[in-house]
Amino acid sequence: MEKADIDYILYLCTDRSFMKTETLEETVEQAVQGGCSIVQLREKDCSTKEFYEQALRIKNVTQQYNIPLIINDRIDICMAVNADGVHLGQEDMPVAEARKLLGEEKILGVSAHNVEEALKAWQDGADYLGVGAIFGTNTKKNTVDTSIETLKEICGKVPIPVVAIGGVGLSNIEKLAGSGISGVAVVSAIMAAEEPKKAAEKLVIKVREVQNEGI
Ligand code: TZP
Ligand code: MG
Repeated sequence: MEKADIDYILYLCTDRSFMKTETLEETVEQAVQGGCSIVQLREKDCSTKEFYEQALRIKNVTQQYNIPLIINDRIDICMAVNADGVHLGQEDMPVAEARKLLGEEKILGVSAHNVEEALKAWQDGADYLGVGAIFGTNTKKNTVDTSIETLKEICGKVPIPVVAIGGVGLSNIEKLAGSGISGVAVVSAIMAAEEPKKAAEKLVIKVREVQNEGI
């Protein structure tokens, strides 16, 4: 898939601790069937071997639906399973180094909390930005909050796609109208849903509504 063709409308970050299905593959497949357009495998408590094997199983799903698979933090896992890209936080591998390791083909996403971090990530080679936490979240500890104002400013200053993350759900997506985002990234809104497919369907409809109102 060409980078320019990637749809960021509904970006799922996985977290197995929330899932209601037996396997992560099932939740991911249902989410993708519901309209989730890009998946990030986020594993915080497992061995490298488990991460690698999980990545292969998720790639099996995303490939079937022609959806990009992004690996959180781990450039080595991305290369080993030939995933589509990597997502890095501010405390992870410096973006310019990651770009050198990954080459130009792989997607490189970076978390940014303010305009300065956003500009630097873009200049260093990021393909997209995850900006947040926009709304309160209990999913990730020690998040830095980002205001909707800052989100807007970032969207106006960087020419790459921006997704809003952190506490995003059906009830607050409309607050993002006019911000300039390409989509929203969610963990619990899909991972914790009894019916991930339905949850994804509703979220996509909401994001599209908001985009039509002039994102
Ligand atoms: N990065 C910033 S907030 C967050 C991450 C990974 C967690 C978002 O989870 P949720 O459940 O969508 O609030
Ligand atoms: Mg990280």
